[in-house]
Amino acid sequence: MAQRIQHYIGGRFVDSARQFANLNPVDGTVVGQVCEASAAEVDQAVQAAKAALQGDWGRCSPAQRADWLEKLAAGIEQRFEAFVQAEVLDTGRTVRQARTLDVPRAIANFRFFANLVRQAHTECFETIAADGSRALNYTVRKPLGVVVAISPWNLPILLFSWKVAPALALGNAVVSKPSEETPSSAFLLAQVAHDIGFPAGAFNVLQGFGGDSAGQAMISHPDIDAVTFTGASATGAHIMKTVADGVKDVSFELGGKNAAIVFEDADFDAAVDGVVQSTFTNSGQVCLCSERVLVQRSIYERFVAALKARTEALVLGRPDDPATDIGPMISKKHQAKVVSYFELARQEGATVVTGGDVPVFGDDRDQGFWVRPTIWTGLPDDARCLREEVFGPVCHVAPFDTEAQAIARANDSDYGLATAIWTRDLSRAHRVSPQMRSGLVWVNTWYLRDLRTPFGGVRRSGIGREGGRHSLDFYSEVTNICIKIQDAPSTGDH
Ligand code: NAD
Ligand code: 6OD
Repeated sequence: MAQRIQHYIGGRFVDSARQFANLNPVDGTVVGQVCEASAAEVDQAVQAAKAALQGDWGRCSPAQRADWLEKLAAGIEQRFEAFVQAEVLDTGRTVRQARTLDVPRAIANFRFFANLVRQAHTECFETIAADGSRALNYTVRKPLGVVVAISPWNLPILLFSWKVAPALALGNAVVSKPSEETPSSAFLLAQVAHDIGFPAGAFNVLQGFGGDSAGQAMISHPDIDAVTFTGASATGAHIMKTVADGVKDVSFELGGKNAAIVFEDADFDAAVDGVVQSTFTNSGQVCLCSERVLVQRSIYERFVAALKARTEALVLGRPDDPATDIGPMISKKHQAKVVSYFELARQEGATVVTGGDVPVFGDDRDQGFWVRPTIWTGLPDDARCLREEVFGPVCHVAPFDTEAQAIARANDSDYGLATAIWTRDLSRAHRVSPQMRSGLVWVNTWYLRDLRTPFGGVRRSGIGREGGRHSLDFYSEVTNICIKIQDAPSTGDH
């Protein structure tokens, strides 16, 4: 029987009258029924969160909160395979990826922010005024209050926990929503929270859609204090407008149209492998994926041929097949979007080096949401296919002549999330990296994460940084306290 995915509000699992089907993208079958939160249920969650801040949760010390996060991490570990299956069923990704990236990273997110908050400290200055009086200035860090955390479908539990863990670590109460496409792992996390007796109302999970549904009710609620959001740039812009009148804090991780730059001095094989990885990981459904590959002209033809061969060797297959490299698109709608770019690319004059169509398997996967890994060449830099995020297993490869050209063309984008640079020239790596208009630059690697580092994008790719102390800064308010400790010396003292 298909499972029913509920909300978790104020420490209780709650059903909704309205429900929608959760589909397996591998073959389009229904795997669950998901409750859709109404405005009334959103309000219940916000009220539960406010009550938690006034109650046990609000009274927890940072060390006690860290202990709770450790317990959440341990709870995920205990149900590791259930989380893997949830991610695989909702997304069609490989079991290998869920076991090595998604679920371990969710555990790491809770452990990392537990440690971070244990070690967090504030500033203190002794101030001597012009008249000789002295004061002590120190800061205290306080939660923002009720934080709305909304996450997308592409790395469901990784990105959900990336928002929820720091928000809780800093003492906020969270009202969260996973994507309507991937409700299962957040529901499982709610079960973990329930089983360990997590303070009621501190962590609420609502299920449902975004616009005109649960998401819209969450961001419009007058009693929320901040929104942390990962998703499409257009949605971020909409959220910003919605919360503007209340001047609520926002942290946005949005779309990308990322460049990879391959210089002629690069380790050729490593660069080909790297671009295969940065283009096709998670079937291209990672905001950091390279959709614009720039290759120095002297190695361009050889690079395109090698990339084609490597791409055609990628195996489209079922999640539990160890040979599988590529899974389906998340939904029929997203498959249609990617296919529309295949058509647009042809209209814009692209050469389709490989792919550009929907595979036919001759089995139940033909009811799923697949596209073939695709490489284009020959598009002008102003083609829509080179300016708009596709978010699928697709890249365009173009030649460049000089370093200056590569920098200018890589930066010629409305987005600015991540750049991957392939070179063996250390001076070039240092010279080019800071010139990139992106929040992240990887040199001779891609998506190598250290949770202490700032993560985020510029332009349409986001607002703010999270990670390490940057998360402390977003998820808390700092109050400066100035205490006079000594009067100005009287003139008689001299
Ligand atoms: P999306 O913006 O459609 O949805 C993301 C989340 O927002 C979902 O939970 C959705 O229900 C909710 N939502 C949608 N409309 C809303 C509204 N009006 N009010 C409140 N919530 C609303 O994005 P998506 O299709 O789920 O994800 C893909 C996008 O996310 C891509 O553009 C990708 O680049 C981006 N992304 C960015 C990062 C990053 O770190 N920069 C990471 C992952 C994904
Ligand atoms: O690894 C992360 O912390 C992170 N935020 C990744 C985002 C990936 C985008 O799809």
